[in-house]
Order: sequence, then C-alpha cells, then structure tokens
Amino acid sequence: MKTLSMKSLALLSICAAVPASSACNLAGAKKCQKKNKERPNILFIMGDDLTSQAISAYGGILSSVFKTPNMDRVAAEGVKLNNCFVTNSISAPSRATIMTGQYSQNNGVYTLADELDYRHPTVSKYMQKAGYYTGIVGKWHLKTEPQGFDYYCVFPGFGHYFDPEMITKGEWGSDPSLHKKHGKVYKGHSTDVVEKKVEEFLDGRDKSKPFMLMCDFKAPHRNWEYAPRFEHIFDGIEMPEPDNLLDTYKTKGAYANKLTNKMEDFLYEDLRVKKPEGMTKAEERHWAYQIYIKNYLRCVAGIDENVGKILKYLDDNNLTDNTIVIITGDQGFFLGEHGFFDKRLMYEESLKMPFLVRYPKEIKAGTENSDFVLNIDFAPTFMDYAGLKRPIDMQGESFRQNLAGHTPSDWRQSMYYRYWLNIGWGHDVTAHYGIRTKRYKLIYYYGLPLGMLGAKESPYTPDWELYDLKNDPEEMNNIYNDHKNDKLIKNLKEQLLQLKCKYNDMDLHYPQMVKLDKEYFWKKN
Ligand SMILES: [Ca+2]
Repeated sequence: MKTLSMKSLALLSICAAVPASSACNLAGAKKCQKKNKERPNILFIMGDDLTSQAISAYGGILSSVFKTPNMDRVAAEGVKLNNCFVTNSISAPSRATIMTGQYSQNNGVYTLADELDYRHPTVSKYMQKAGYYTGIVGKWHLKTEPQGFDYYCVFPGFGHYFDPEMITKGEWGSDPSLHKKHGKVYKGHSTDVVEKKVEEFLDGRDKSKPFMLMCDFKAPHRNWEYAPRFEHIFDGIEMPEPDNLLDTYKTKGAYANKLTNKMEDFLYEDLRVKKPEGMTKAEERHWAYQIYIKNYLRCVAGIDENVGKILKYLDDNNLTDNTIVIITGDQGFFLGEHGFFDKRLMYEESLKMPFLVRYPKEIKAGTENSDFVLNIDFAPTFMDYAGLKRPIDMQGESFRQNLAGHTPSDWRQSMYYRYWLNIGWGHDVTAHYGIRTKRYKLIYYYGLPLGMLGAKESPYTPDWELYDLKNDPEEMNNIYNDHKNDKLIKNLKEQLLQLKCKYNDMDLHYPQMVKLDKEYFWKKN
C-alpha cells in the first residue's frame, strides 16, 4: 500500500510541477551569455551527520579544544543560521527533501529503505534545464540514478571510509531505477577523494554556464573512521562534556529508557577499544564519550581541511565573489547530550542543521540569522538565486532575502517535524511528530509502523512531551503533565494540526492513525 501511495504521490507531483522559467537556450545567445555571467554559482557542501556543536563558529563547549578554521571562514565572510531545522532527521529522507523541496509524505522517501523515484521533479533537474552546469559528488543515498546532473560521481549506498567505490555518470547502465551496488575503487580516505572530485568537476565544467555542485562528504558518519593523519590531534586532552551526559530521562516517556543510542550502546567497531570491565553506567558514559567524541571530531577535522582546499580553489580561480558557498549537514547529531549519539529524535541537537553561507555580493560578512529555515527551503532558495520561480509542488520558501538581512514580515514562526520509522532498525526510536515554536516544543510519540519498511509495532502507549525552550533549553523537564499548561497545549495542538494540513500530512489514509488519534490526540494525562 505504501509503495503504491509513494508512486502515486510522485506522479501527482510531476503533474503539479510548473516548468522552470524560460531556459537559457530559448533566449538569444548574447542575452544568454550576459545572464550566465550574472547568475551565481552554487557550491553546496554537506557532511553526513555534521552537527553545529562540532563547528567552532557555533561556539559550543567543544570549541575550546577543537577549531574548524575553514568552515569558520565561511561564517566570518557570510552568515550563520541559528535555527535551520531538518523535517525528518535521517539521511535519505533529508537528502530527498533537499532535492525536492518537499516533506517525506510528498516525495515518498520516509525512511532509509525508500528510494527517490527517478522521475520525481528535483532542484537539479530545474537548475540544469535553466542553463546551470550541475554536479554531485560523494554520498547520494537515494538508491536510483541521480537525475538532472551533467556530472556525478557518487558512492553506491553509504560508501566506505577508505578506498571508496564510486560510480561516475555513464557507468550506471541503462536502467535508472536500478539500485546499483558497486562502482570503481578510488584510493584514499573518502573525504580526500570527494574533494579531489570537486576539483575535477570544477576543472572540467562547461565554463560558459554557472554551476551548481553538491559536495556530499561521507564523514563524520558512524563508525567514525578518520584519516590516520588526525590520530594524535587530541593526545593528552580531556574533552569537555555536555551538562546532561548522565541524563536519566526522569520526566520522559517509557520509550526513552529503551532507546539504543546511548554511550553504553556503542559497539566495539565504533570505539575500537576494549571496554574495561566493572564500570557503573555513569563511568561507562564518561569513558565512551571521551573516545567517541575524539573519533567523531577527527573525521570533522578532515572535512574542515578539505573545505579549506575547496575555498582555496575558488580564490585561486577567481570564483569567490560569484559563488554561493554553503556548509551544512544532512541533519543534526547528538554529541553526548542526554547521553546520546545519533539523530532521529526531535530534540534540538538532532533537529538543528548547521548552516553557513557565504555570498559576498548579497550577504554581509559576519552576520547571524535566527529565522526558522527548513530543509524544504533549500531547493526554492537555489532556484531563486538562479532567477527561477518556486514550482508549485515545492513546499518550502526561498530564504534568499533572509540571508541578505531582509526577513519577510510574514516569515514562519513555527515548524513541523516528523520521524516515520517506528522501532525497527535504527536505535528503537518511536515514530513521532511535533511542532517547534520560538519558545515551545510539543512532541507526539504516536508509535505506529504505518507500513514503513522495517518498522515494528510499538510496545508503548502513545505519549506526549512539552518543553519550554526558554527556561529549559536542554529539554530535561517534560512539562506536558502539568495542568498549568493545559491551555498552552491545546493551542499548540491546534497550531500543529494547521501545519499538518498545510504540509499534506493529515494521516486520513491511515485508518489505524485515525483510530489512535481519536483516543490520544486531545488526551491530557
Ligand atoms: Ca546523516
């Protein structure tokens, strides 16, 4: 049933898509050349599980012992977003959203098991049609052949840290719906290999056109295999710990204690150090955190170094002024907060994406922006810079004006989030959705599989959480059950329903969900 609905949604989207404004080849040659000189290049750099706590420009606790000078350069010469949020905090769904400007329920990629229908409209197709020279290198992760790219060189699936296999355009075969499992082997660490591919793309591009390149590093994804040159960067250093490393989830639902994304859940392959025997849980969290955070950041060091090479390439080739450089991650990530690693949950560290942008022609250097920007907004924003209107099937908005310091007066004040995979593989996270406003976050752990591949029935009763982010930014104190908040909760639930309606996610085609909602949606404990 899910497959059918995915396909039909994809087809619906194709029907609803509005063609991009007139392609350059329709205009006269001279006019076309002038237009191409004016339109900026877009260089979108994304780390897999790269989170803002690991980038020193964000000034988190780790910035005292770990610096990212090259990513920080982008922030210093551009704008830093403080409230950029992912709409479904997991790789393939976030990537599909970035490509389509749509939530999972509209692009059909709900979980890691889903593919992006190769016929679906994407930002790369629109940009290519509008005269951009388009490319993607590194992690693609959407199973079917990348479409709308003049050049690609991508890992099959997750990719490997060392000597990764990669598939270059022309090597996929004739069936774009194929899930290709292998490519050619490229020697070296994947972060270094991907950077070389960036330079190859830039060297070999059609220079008569502006370019859009997506550079998707594998790092710093689990299990954090760093290049050997970073082995000793933390020798003798005690890494600062988050305040809530030892969280006991006192006010959270039954699901929280059962999550398997904690410091005590690491495998030998993650830490590559034998666990000492006889540790208490608290001792184990301290011990594992120190090893984990060093491995994770050694991978980030590789990204930062390679971002430096890319920025130098732009400088050396006179591309800095007319290229929009973006640094982001495909979601946020826990670096020990609540004792967690991984993502998926709606708590701040997982929900927030790092987002730094440099574009000297429009963006003032060293600025910050705290507007609510979502990953559904990336595609319409790229298209705006290219002079294209937002297609009606895209659910996001361009934030080009926000980046330039001119936030529209009617800009969104809240955001809608949904994680679809119930229990199943992936740290036993309960399926949930929720709303985040400037001050509050309300989360509904509904816990139904709804036909998602790999999902399981939930052993828990549906549960709600409410956090006051002003007084409790670390989300330690769930205040849903305090009757003082009844009016606030009712109001937030009404806003949540409005967002569900707006984003085509009313769940009316899931009879189980309709039944569950009747009992639990308005319920107060
Ligand atoms: Ca990821």
